[in-house]
Amino acid sequence: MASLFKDLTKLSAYRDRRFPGNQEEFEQALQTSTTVYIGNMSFYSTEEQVYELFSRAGEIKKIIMGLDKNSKTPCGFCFVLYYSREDTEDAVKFMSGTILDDRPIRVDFDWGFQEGRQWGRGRSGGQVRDEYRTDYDPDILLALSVCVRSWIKGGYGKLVQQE
Ligand code: GTA
Repeated sequence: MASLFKDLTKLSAYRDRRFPGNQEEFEQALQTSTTVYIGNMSFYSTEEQVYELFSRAGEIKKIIMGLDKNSKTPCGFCFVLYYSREDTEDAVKFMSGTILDDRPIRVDFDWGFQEGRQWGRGRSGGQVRDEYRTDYDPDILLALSVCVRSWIKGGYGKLVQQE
């Protein structure tokens, strides 16, 4: 089947500054990769929900949840790896803007998952974009309030409190 994306130079507006190659190699990887990046996710969406939604585009090989590098908890993005390029293109074409846990998710072509890419790169541990956010995001506020409440109660988390 012919590619759904006629203009391959505009596959993604995102440029990964840690991609180990030049612009031409980056674009080549985007054109052949079977990985998609999902952004603008709720911190509370699960791998099972991602599987349920994205398997509508095709058979999934693997899902890697994006994690805050300090707390090791989901921080609003993930990678979905498909077996076929056609399914990858379908995911970008048909899933972008889908509402998942009340948020319109963003689905982007990705150059390919490598160990380490699952971690948020922001200074606080989460995604870089959340450090520039000026709008109100209930997910981030809720995550913060859970941290503050736990700290006020003694700060040692559930395990110690149960002892
Ligand atoms: N395929 O759109 C994407 C995408 N994003 C946003 C992140 N990843 C993506 N992959 C695809 N498409 O593996 C991947 C990354 C990494 C993981 C986590 O998700 O490749 P991150 O979001 O924490 O960090 O990545 P990333 O992607 O390196 O940050 P970003 O958004 O490109 O920012 C790069 C630079 O721009 C930063 O140095 C920052 O100083 C600056 N910047 C970013 N946002 C703003 C802003 N709103 N205002 C001013 N400067 C900004």
